[in-house]
Amino acid sequence: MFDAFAKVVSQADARGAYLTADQIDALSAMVADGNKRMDAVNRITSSASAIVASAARELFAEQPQLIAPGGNAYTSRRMAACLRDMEIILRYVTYSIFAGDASVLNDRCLNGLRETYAALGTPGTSVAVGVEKMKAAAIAIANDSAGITSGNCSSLMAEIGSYFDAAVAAVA
Ligand code: PEB
Repeated sequence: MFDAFAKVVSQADARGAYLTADQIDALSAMVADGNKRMDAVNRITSSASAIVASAARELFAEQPQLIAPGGNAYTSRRMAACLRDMEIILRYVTYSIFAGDASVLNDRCLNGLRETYAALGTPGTSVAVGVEKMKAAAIAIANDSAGITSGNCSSLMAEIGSYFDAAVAAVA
């Protein structure tokens, strides 16, 4: 598991090289913008259950077969497993935003997830739709300019989006 700093150090060490000026500049910019990152993590974390609930509601509205008898989220046990899975994915996304690196998400959550869903008979494409909806909800909350010092958060929002995209690609 890497954060953005450890990742750069590891890559430099693999080449036996010193850190480059570009690498130092990129990490320096990340530190300078650190408050935006912490605010985004804080906002998404404190709204996590609302993000999961709204994404799940939209998913089941679009794909009602999931909650109909015989569906993959039918029975409260499967519904609970489904909401829990969405929550797990969102939690690892918040770790990656905090760390500025996708490795924690990839290594501890997404690795093997496609095979797990295939073995369970759970439709990965439906999980992917749920993750897309969490992405929209999370970015709307993190990028809300109300009640916060205004600034340019476009690259941070793109980075946040990329972690959700990785989760979508891992299960779709
Ligand atoms: C992944 N999900 C399920 C299981 C596992 C995971 C390992 C089997 C064990 C169990 O039931 O608890 N666990 C989960 C995860 C990590 C982990 C992400 C990462 C570290 O350790 N059903 C739907 C939707 C979707 C869904 C499409 C969006 O209709 C999910 C939610 N996951 C779902 C369901 C089950 C499950 C298990 C319904 C139960 C399947 C079953 O028992 O029939």
